[in-house]
Amino acid sequence: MKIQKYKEIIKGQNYDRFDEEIEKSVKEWNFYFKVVKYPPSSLLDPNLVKAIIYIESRMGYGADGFPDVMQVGDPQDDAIHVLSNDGEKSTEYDASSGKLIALDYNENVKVSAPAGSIYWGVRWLYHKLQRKITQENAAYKPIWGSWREATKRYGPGTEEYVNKVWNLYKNGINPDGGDNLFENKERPNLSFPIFIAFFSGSLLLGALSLFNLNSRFNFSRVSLQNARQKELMIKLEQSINKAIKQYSKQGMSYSTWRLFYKLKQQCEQMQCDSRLTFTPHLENFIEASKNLKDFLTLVRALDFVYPASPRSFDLDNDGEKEIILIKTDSLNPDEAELLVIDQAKRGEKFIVKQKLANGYFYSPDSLAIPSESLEIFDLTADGNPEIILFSGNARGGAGIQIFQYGDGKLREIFQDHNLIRPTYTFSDQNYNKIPEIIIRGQTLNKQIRKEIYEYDSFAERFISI
Ligand SMILES: [Ca+2]
Ligand SMILES: [Ca+2]
Ligand SMILES: [Ca+2]
Repeated sequence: MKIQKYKEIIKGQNYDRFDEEIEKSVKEWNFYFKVVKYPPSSLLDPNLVKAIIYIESRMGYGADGFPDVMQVGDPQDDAIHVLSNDGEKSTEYDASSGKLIALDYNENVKVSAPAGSIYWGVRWLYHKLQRKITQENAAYKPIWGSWREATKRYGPGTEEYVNKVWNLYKNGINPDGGDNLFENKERPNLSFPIFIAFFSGSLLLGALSLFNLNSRFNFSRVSLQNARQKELMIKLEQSINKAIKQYSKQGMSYSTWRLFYKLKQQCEQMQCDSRLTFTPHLENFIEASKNLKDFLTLVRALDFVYPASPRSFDLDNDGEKEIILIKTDSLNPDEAELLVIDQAKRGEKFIVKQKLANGYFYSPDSLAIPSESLEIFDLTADGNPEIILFSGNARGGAGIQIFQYGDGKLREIFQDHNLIRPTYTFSDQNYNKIPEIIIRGQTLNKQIRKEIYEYDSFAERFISI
């Protein structure tokens, strides 16, 4: 397939200089994902990769744009840590084979030359194409998204980013507003069948490169791979359900605590991921808990709630504390939920759920350890605390989401994810007893920008001041 040539709009800058590397990496990963059990409905177009590289680094000519031209190796972002599974971030999985395979390319992930940056950038882009993993017992299946969605998840997660990439990819539109970048506007419009034919033609070549891939990277660390493991997994599930039943009858006694503790040990012995195993049961644990104290003891015994420990706070000012926690999904890192457990009436529990915009958690300073992803304080100066969450996608740092809880309902009152790697400060600099949200971060063009918001009680929303 032909790669669209770009014009030399700044003298001496050759925007076609990585065409060969782009073609090679895309071909290799396309082949890999074409022969899996559950292939995506369309393979990757090298022209999309070319547009991404231009937006990310001006084809390596931009500030800090070389050699990591696809900007996948920034240690401040999650991508490189996830790809190499270096322990900095939670393990993520690929389910295209019908099994759960940990992304674990360890020290093979190198971005010290453009070829490596493109190779791993393409792998990461394919990872972002996997929208969701579904699970039935120990059988797994990927749900693929569109390439546009994957592009959004590849970048800092803003619409501005994906629009820039897409306009360049489809129409050659210069993101800086200058001349059109396409050398010949009549781009060869290859339809998908031709694309497939091209790949069938290169099957032998592809088979060879797949062989290289398998020997180069450790694909053998397959979780839950064999039948024995599957059997153990199903047994563990049964034990969890039995333990929940006993816990729901007896509450948290020493014997039930031991039962849960044993489950955790059993999981460790199988080298299973405790979050992957226990989080899907979270709501059953809550339902079965006689009181919040029991629930918190259970969470401690199993040690699985991430990224912030459950907090308790009286959000609606009725004299009873609610439990506030974040539920993440180990199979689907882009998804997370905020849960409020309100036990206003004795013995009756309410779980109020709210889907979150993003699934990677941060602190109010995007570069700090994500230990303060959940904050609770009054931002609207009405005496009732708000829930403030700092989450983003794998690149770009912390977005902010603010929720209010009342009458058994969660309501989102503010959301912002415009700046890259922002820092949030809360202070009342204009002395009106209403705190301001001060957001400092970078734009896509790496300009420093500051935004200030304050709650306006007449408009009943945050306004930019
Ligand atoms: Ca309350
Ligand atoms: Ca408030
Ligand atoms: Ca103020």
